[in-house]
Amino acid sequence: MSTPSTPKDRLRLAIQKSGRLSTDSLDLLKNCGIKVKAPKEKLLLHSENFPIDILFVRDDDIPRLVMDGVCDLGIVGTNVLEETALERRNNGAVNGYVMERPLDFGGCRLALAIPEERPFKNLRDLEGLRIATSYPHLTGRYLAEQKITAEVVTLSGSVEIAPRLGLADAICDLVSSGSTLEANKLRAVETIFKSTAVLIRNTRDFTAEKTHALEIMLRRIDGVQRAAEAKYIMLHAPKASLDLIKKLLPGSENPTVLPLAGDDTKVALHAVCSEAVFWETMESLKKAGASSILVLPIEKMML
Ligand code: PRT
Ligand code: ZN
Repeated sequence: MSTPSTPKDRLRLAIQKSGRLSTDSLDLLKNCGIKVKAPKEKLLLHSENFPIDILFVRDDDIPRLVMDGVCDLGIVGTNVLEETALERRNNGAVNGYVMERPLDFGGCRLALAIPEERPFKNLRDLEGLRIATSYPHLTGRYLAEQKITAEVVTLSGSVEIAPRLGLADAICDLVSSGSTLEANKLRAVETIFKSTAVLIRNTRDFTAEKTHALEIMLRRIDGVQRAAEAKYIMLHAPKASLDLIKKLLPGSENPTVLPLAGDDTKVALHAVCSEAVFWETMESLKKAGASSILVLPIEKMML
């Protein structure tokens, strides 16, 4: 699409400059056909083929930049988003944002964890403890909901070493694989928040140009995310077991059935499966009589 040069007609998107969400955020833009050079020293980069400018910042700043209207859009984890929203609510600030799309990266959970050797029967065992976290508002809200009185100690990083240093009895931190907890002889006892990266926008009115650009971008994001899981499957099926085979295909609608040259007993079946196709599915298809099963990735998809 054409790229208007007036800044008011160009979307401004904040993404993490360097960290766990950076590569996935840039890859998403790339897969949406939005060309942006990788950030070097520059804070703001203009896409050369789409009316969007990208601001590279720390992830903690992204919710504020969007809520305050400095940026139209932002890609951030819901952990940071919700923490900022709670903090701002406590301070009486307005939390203007709309969650446009959940994104399929940045998944993790915020979990309460205690030293491995500490006995734990239920949440009541957290009563009166000192809990170190970088998410005091999410942690505080959870403890209040559970009617647990505990002291929340706010740390900006390295939360996992707090119990060893005697700074806290427990922690509340992000976990993905669990290896950081394990390495620090901690065990998760409760997940208090599940997080994923999301695309948010502010609540202000966009110009017609920006609205149009956002619509196109969202449609492309939907296409990219749909295609990421989806697979194109091709196989040969005995006519007699066609119905059974169709039922085994995960999330597929109306497959194409084609005659097979030189074989009246079989047909070729082509289908788009909206869900992942696992080896188990292929083995079930084979058992049902399917042969020459091919599973192909789909690059883009528009329904
Ligand atoms: O510099 P900047 O402020 O931008 O970055 P940052 O250091 O604050 O954030 P960064 O890059 O570490 O994480 C950015 C976002 O990625 C987070 O806000 C989450 O939304 C998401 N995310 C997903 C994670 C994790 N997984 C994750 N595992 N963020 C942090 N971790 C840390 C966690 O804090 C712990 O130290 O990884 C460790 C645990 O990982 P496992 O795999 O050992 O369990
Ligand atoms: Zn951060």
